[in-house]
Amino acid sequence: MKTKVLSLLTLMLIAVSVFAENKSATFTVKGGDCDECKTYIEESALSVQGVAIADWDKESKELQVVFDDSKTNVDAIQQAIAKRGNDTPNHKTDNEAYNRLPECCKYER
Ligand SMILES: [Cu+2]
Repeated sequence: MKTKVLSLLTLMLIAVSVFAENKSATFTVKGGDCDECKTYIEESALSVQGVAIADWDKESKELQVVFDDSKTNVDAIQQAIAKRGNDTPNHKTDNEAYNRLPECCKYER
């Protein structure tokens, strides 16, 4: 029993230290309001190496990301998202990428 508690404690400590290396950030990503946009934007963020979690809220347009800051940063994540057609606070998309978005995912620019 004691060993079990100890190993559980060790596991928890490992989990906490892994979590400590990860940073989280929230920023606005422009997009439409269907589930396709949500998947698309989250895929853009997750395509960046070091991004562990990406969750975009289609109502508030806020994207929450959790990433390893030894591998990437907020600026690089925003750049990857903008490259695929969605505006972010620091990086805007170009017309070509915007035009490639599915109709439902177009937004007011
Ligand atoms: Cu959409």
